[in-house]
Amino acid sequence: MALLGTPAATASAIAPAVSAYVLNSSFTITDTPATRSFDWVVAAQTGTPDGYNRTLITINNQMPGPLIEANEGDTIIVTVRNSLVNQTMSIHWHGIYQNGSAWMDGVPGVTQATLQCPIQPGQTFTYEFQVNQYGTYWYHSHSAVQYTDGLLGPLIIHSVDDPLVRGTDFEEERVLFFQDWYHDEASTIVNKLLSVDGYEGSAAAPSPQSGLINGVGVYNCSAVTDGTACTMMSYPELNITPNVKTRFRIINGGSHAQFYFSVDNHTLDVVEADSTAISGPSAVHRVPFHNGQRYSVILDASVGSEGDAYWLRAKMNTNCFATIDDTLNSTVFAIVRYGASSGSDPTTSDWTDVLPDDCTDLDDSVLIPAVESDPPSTAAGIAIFDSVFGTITYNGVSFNRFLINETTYTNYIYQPFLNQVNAGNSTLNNSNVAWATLNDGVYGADIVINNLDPGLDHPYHLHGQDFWIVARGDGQLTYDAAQTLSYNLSNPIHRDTLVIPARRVSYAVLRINNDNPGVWVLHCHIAWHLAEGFLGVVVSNPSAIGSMTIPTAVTDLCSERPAGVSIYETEPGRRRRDVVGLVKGSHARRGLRTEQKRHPL
Ligand SMILES: [Cu+2]
Repeated sequence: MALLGTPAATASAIAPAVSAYVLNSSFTITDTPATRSFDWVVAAQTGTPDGYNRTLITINNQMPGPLIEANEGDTIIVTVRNSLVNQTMSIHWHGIYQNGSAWMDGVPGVTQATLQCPIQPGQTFTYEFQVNQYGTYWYHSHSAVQYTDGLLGPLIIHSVDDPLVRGTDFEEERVLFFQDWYHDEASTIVNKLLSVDGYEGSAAAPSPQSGLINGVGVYNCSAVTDGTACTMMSYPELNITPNVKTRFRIINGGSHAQFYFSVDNHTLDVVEADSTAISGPSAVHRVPFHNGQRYSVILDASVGSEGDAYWLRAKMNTNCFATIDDTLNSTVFAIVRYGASSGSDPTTSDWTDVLPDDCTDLDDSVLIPAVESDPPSTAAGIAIFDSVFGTITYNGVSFNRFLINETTYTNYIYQPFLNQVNAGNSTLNNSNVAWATLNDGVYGADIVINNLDPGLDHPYHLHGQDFWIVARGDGQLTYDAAQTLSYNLSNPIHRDTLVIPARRVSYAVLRINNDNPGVWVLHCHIAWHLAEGFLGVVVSNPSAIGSMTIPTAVTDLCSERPAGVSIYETEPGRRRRDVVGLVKGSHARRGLRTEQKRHPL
């Protein structure tokens, strides 16, 4: 991926103030479907989100991008113009099922289009899909590691069926969008990361320099030694009203860090996990949320009175970092103030609960769906994905990569899988991607994930559907063992992103309906791990995919591959454009255990 280049305009990107994502109580929640249209221009601009001046990506001059708000049943139409000079792009709608519109999932090389995937510089493309679900979602680029540079934003879907009701469960509502933030462009980092030498000498996911809440962070400018312009930023402020409950919809749009959300002196009631309304847990001090995950928490605003101020914190769990940047302040701060601003900073203290030494989810058993929903009682289909950090050998040189079922993902962005399956070829190339087919007519299927990295936690995200978490355990779950395992089928949590932790080799079993035809990716949402090949594919209902009629508007978008660009173009990076002799699998894995130390990545 090329660098973003020199922005044409020198104006700073306009990062939204924290108030920009306050949901308007006048938004009408209805079951009468509407069409909601948006026009976006995606561009490179300079900005100072945490004070440090750099080139980043904006949508309509914002970073993060505009809030999309809709009702269940609405059709969302987003016309995107790619005004980046050097980079193709895409938008994925994280958590949206795309049932009946699989080609709008926005993953180049998988589902973006049928012929040539990404949106070229200067091109315009219109995403259009109906949303038959509700909750807290977000959108982001799925091209290379582009979202790390700022191509992302929140997506909220309301519903008359949502058990969480404004005016009953809470009075005010805000989106709090978190990112970890890097001073190098993502393409700079990833190009080095994928090289033999790595980024700063390592293949490990790098440390960010700071973190952002709604596009604002505070970096210590005195730490800048390279002459880059830097402005000391002010802490963002959220004004609340005594005794008025606020729902915070917190989104981890980051690329590496798991955050722990808290507000000093205020306990939190957790009422939504990803997009699933839940009852409990209540009165918690901190809520951990990893890349791609969302929670809603309700703040009991009876603690303070007019004029009081408290720190809101999102602490990165740096125990899961291989390295920590010397200049990183790993806590993102904002001020929660009762009433109007007075200018003074809070003097409150953090909860004393220490962060765990690994990155885990809130316990599944306390995330109880408020609308009871049992998974299919049996799983006729099963897909097993074993993920592990290892090495591949190319032309006699070894590179660190992630492997799923002994294959590191190679993304041929001009050869999308959906097109291949749509054309009747449901056998994908094992050398390029780990894949599994869940056949038509099979209602109820399990996806088994074995995290074989005892030192590495990963937030796994599945496209195309929620999954019920029906089992977790230690060790590696085999096909045979899965047959006799006891599963939790009584209203288990269902969501779209889960962390499989790093204490030891462990597994999770995700049950899906398997009723949404498409080629759906399963990947680690640590952007750096994804770039290192951490992606597998589920081909769901291949016969139905073969019968799909993909709109010509989609195929037309990509009818011209730029001159000089090979059909074998890959991203991120071009090293493996013509891969031959890739040595994968057990050869690479044998030496791994001894190389691995705790949290090497
Ligand atoms: Cu990972």
